[in-house]
Amino acid sequence: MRSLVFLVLLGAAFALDDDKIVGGYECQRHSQPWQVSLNVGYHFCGGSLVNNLWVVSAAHCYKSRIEVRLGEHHINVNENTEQFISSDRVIRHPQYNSGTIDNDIMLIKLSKPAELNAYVQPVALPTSCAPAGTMCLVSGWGNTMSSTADSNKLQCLQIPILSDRDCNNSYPGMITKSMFCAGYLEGGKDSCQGDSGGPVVCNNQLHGIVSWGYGCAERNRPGVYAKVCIFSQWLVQSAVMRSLVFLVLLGAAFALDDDKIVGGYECQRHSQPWQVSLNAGYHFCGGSLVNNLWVVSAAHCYKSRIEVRLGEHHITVSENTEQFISSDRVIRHPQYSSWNIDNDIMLIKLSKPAEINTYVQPVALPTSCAPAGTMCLVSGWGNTMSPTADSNKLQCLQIPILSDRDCNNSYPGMITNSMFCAGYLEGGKDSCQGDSGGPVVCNNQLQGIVSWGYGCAEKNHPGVYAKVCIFSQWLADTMNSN
Ligand SMILES: [Ca+2]
Ligand SMILES: [Ca+2]
Repeated sequence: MRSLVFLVLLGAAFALDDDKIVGGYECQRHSQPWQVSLNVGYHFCGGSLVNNLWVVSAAHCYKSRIEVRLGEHHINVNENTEQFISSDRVIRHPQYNSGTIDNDIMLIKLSKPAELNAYVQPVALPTSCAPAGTMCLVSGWGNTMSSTADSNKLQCLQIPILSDRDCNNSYPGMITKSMFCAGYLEGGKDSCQGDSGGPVVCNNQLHGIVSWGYGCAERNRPGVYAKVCIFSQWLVQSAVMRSLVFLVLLGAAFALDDDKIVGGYECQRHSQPWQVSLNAGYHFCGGSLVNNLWVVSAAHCYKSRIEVRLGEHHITVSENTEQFISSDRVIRHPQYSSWNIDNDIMLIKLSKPAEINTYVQPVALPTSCAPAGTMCLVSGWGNTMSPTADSNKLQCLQIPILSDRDCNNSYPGMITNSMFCAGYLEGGKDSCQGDSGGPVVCNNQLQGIVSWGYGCAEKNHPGVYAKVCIFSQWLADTMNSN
């Protein structure tokens, strides 16, 4: 394994027999628009774009700085479809083992978003693991062992996923839970892996990453691939949460692209009198007053002590309508998961009752769940991506609740029962979430809490919200017993 993988690492520069697509064919140009070439002055590994900022590859392809080349077909010729983007950071799986090649997966964050077009498109992450027998397509610029096929042009190959039994028999004692085999046991043709780090796509989902194997096209030596489906949580934690939620936490103080109301408008003053700003010396999250003692927000906004600011419109100007009340206690949902952002709800008890008046009013909790298509209003002080809109003034945006199907398709494998999507799939406008923790109000009831999402106003990446209606019992019990 070591002799193979470390040689594979060197990639095309050394043109070894071990890293080839054999018996394949030149892919139709740009038919695999998620395929990227990792370059350090030469092509050395493949990878897969999974959204406009992140590429998945193999951990054994690690280098601290990588140029990611997207929109490629012929890697030695300029085709006017390429985007070359340097890495911002490269994250190997923390349990990657270079001895056993276990957990051979790595994330590369791009230094700027890729422009998505006909040549550059992300591939979906798997919603479940694919069974043996599933046909997949592996692609790469690994050499071809053929004097006629040109490995500077992207090569494609159809391969079936093999059973765990066949895989273990091929490599006794070497296959871990993070690996699967694919290819043809008879050898001789079509049984070789592509470039290390490159994609194995089955039913339009990224199921494998080219990892290792003995030789090439040898009998009983199929290719071994990293099993992407078991890494969903790690991918989410690393790619979604780190880039989005942990930055979102910092809120308006840092003015990041990830936490904005786009295409909205300045709310009519005090038209959302339940909206609060959570402050820790600066505004960092939104929340909703649900009675004179309790505020609902997102669990990922947790801090042990919070100043709740009610009656706000312009958060940096005194308007004589504000009440600033410190928290008495802050209670996250006990099943909140920072891994997949499940159950992202939190209660804040005020240290004294809010004075209810024209500017400060509670919002009703939901009496039932709202169906897809319901129009709602999301509000917050998240930035606006607009040079004219002032995000110090409360921003409002109308958004429809999306179907579970559209939501799951937008974020395969990542949507739990405690989440829903709302916004516009076409992207580009009106599809961005407001402040984390802030309200989504539909028919005068608090149905959602701003939770997470990829980027902002991006096509097919609507905002994801905590589904308040499923927490009615927890909310009632917690408020009664505290
Ligand atoms: Ca090219
Ligand atoms: Ca104010």
